[in-house]
Amino acid sequence: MSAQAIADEKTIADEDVVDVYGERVAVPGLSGWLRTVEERGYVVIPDWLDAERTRRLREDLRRDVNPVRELLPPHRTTVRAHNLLAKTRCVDDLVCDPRMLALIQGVLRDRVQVSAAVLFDLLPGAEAQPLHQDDSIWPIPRPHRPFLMNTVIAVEDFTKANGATRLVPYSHLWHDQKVRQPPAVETVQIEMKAGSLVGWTGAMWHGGGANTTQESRMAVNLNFNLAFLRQQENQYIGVPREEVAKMPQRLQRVLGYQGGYSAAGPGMVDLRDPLLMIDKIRFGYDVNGAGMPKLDSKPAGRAEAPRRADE
Ligand SMILES: O=C(O)CCC(=O)C(=O)O
Ligand SMILES: [Fe+2]
Repeated sequence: MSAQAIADEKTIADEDVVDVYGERVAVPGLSGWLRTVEERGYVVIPDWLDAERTRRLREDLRRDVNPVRELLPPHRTTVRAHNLLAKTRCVDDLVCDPRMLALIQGVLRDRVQVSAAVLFDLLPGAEAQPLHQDDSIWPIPRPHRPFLMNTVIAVEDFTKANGATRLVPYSHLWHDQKVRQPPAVETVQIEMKAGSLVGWTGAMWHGGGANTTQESRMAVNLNFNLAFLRQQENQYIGVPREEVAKMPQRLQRVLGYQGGYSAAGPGMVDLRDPLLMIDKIRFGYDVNGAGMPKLDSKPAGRAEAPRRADE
């Protein structure tokens, strides 16, 4: 049944039917998640992925991705792979999942893009991470509107013993208040089954826990920010354009190939839709004039070529 049909049948609340990149989608539970995030800064959603999808994800990540020891503290026994969208296609559907985009858009209340896509693996013996705010890497004075929303999808069970993420509930509203290390504040540890998702706003204090078990704690971390900001990972350089050219349009958009609300908005190229520059790879027009697509051209999608100004 289509999203609209579900909504029409009133099996789902109107506020749970939203527009995601031009498509109406029904996301049961959405409004509840958004209220929870607004109030306490985070939400945990069990069974985000079913057991089969989770098993495949784990297998595909192990096959495609070669995580390395992280360069940031704590240096030992946590391995990571940044720039995941260049390394594997197995998280594309997670990034473009309408439920994910509805959640992120709902929290940030605007156009969004992927900021970072990272594999985390806490190996046995991993030390706890200091509590921190992920939005502090953008030098924007506080208080500010939420501009970053983080998600972690557990690929393996998260337990207190294996280093489940620690969060400081309500701390997204503390603004300039700093947390002293070691933390003098109460944290909750997000124990969740593989396939579950935890999402929190960028201003929230949090950190990975310590892994005292003999098992790994693998997770996919997908962070999104407002589309007019710079992304944490430089996706334009990080993901080869030839690879971007092959992607479905929604993924290209989420990756950052989108303009603003007007032709001159941030992200445009020559007052044109930036995806036309990706089409350039495929259709080879001259960016300095001859054959440039008309100002209001639409990107080609996967089928037709853009209209040219000289046609
Ligand atoms: O591993 C985790 O649970 C959280 C990691 C984290 O917050 C970070 O690396 O910024
Ligand atoms: Fe973090």
